[in-house]
Amino acid sequence: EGIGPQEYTGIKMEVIDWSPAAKALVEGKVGGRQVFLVAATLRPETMYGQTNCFVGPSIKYGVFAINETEAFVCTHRAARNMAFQGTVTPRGEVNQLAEIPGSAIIGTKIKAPYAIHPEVYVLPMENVLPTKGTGVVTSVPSDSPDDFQVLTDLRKKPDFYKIDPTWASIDPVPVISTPTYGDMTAPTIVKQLKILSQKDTKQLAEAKEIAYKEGFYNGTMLVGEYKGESVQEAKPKVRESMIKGGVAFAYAE
Ligand code: A2H
Repeated sequence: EGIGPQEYTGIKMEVIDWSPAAKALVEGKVGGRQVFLVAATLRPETMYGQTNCFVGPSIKYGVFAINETEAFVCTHRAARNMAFQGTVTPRGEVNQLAEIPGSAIIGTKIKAPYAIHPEVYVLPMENVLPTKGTGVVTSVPSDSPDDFQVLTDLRKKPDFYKIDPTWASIDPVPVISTPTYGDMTAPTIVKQLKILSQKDTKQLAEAKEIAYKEGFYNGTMLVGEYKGESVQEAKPKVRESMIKGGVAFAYAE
């Protein structure tokens, strides 16, 4: 991370069906608002390949009123940051409508904007940092080594992670091609580095670095409105298009 703020894209993932545990905590508290899980990403151009979403099971989340009609699920810290970035009306207000532990959100069904599979489930990721972004991570296993490895671990041991295997049933989707790693950049690098689980944090950090550089400098879009364009060209266009369409917003910290 360099000097100055990190510019994320906040992705709005509308709740379609709460898990029973979340429903019990949220029902009757949102004043008829549409509720969204919001994920902070540095790679908006990969959103076509979302297969699920991650929350930290031991992180505390809130449902925050963003205005009269919408509410966001994120950490309190992120809600406070958003309140001063033009996202929240009235400006500066942190209005928490409900509190939910990450563990209760797992199994919730949400909309994944721009994704080829438009409905996905929320799954647990142990390494989600409560101090970064919104605490919600949208999962693109084709291009994110972390996402790929966690999804692989969950599929191997659904009972251990207390998930319904159908929540993790969407396969990685090819969305970007790179000359060195083909159309499955993250899975290919994870295999080459012989990474076996999400506990291999050192190798995963290396994989993340390689995948990020390769995708950004050498990637070509395989899908979407900017198919055939380089990732460098497409990235700001996808971001703008999502923001204009009301499914994303600028988020900095
Ligand atoms: B990225 P940086 Cl396809 N804890 O989005 C852990 N990871 C978090 C997080 C948190 N609280 N909040 C966001 N992130 C992830 C897509 C993606 C991402 C791809 C490839 C690489 C990649 C899909 N997941 O990130 O530390 C989010 O995952 C690698 C850099 O601020 C976000 O972008 O540099 C990225 O980490 C932000 O990481």
